[in-house]
Amino acid sequence: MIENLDIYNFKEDEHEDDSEIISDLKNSDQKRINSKHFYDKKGSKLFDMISELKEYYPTRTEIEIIENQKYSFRKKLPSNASIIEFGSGSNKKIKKLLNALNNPKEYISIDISYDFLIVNAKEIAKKFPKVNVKAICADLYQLESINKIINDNSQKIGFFPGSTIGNFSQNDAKKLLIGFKKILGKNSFLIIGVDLRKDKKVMEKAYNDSKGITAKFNKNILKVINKKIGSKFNINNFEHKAYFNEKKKRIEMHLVSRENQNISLKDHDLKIRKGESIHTENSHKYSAAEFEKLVISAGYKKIDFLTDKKNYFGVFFLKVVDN
Ligand code: AVJ
Repeated sequence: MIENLDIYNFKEDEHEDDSEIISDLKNSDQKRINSKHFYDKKGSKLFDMISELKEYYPTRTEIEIIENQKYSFRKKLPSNASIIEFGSGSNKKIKKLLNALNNPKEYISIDISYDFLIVNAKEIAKKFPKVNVKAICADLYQLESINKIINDNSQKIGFFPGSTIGNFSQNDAKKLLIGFKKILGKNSFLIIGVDLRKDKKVMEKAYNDSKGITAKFNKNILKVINKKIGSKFNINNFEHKAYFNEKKKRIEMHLVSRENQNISLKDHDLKIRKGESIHTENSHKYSAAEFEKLVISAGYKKIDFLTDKKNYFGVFFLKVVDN
């Protein structure tokens, strides 16, 4: 028992997603798997390993930006606030933020990977005994359930690091940001990290590392799906592919079939041709100006834009526009 930790689980019925998974796989335009399925225990571990790779610049760059700007965070953000982190992943960034703030009162961590969420929340609760920690296992779309456990009186600071926003299309990103405002309420702040567009070679290397960890991460999604719906994907029959789609300004990850295959999806069959791919992730890369336009259209105003020397990564410091 940890005194200052509460745990909530809103994860949907295990099989609720199954028909969606199957229709996505059978999509006649492009077979796909939603990237939220990456993050089982193994996938979250692999992503942690990715974030330590020399080629994968976003995590380390964002941490460096937060570290360098901690005094400005302390000065500009309210004391006794409630910090709500959307899609937490690793603990490194929130520790820096909590250390930077004056008397943070509450830390609410929302993540879809239950095991990781709990391990991380426990660590924070122990390290910051004066902070009330709430761990919520939920999809970011489940804003209504999340809203029920968030109380209205405290001033909120939303924290959405890691460029997770890049996994959404511009349209969905806007909807998500509008949804966040409902949780954050009036007079609140949002600190959001976004990967900036840069030399294509640098971006493509970050998703094609020399140790092959990203390839493992990508293929692991098939194991997650096998476990979830009882399908029979053999990961050895697929190749990892990641490239920058110039037109759509995003890194796309695919799993390319090495041969013609007929895969059992339990009650269905899936035909996949040699060379055909399953699309597993989009990671949109923005210019600072494009991203600013997006957040303004979602009802925020920019207080500050922080970046690194090379302009690789951006941290936007936003305030909800009250009306
Ligand atoms: C954690 C979703 C931001 O898109 O860069 C890393 C996930 N995928 N390598 C990203 C990821 C491949 C990552 N996000």
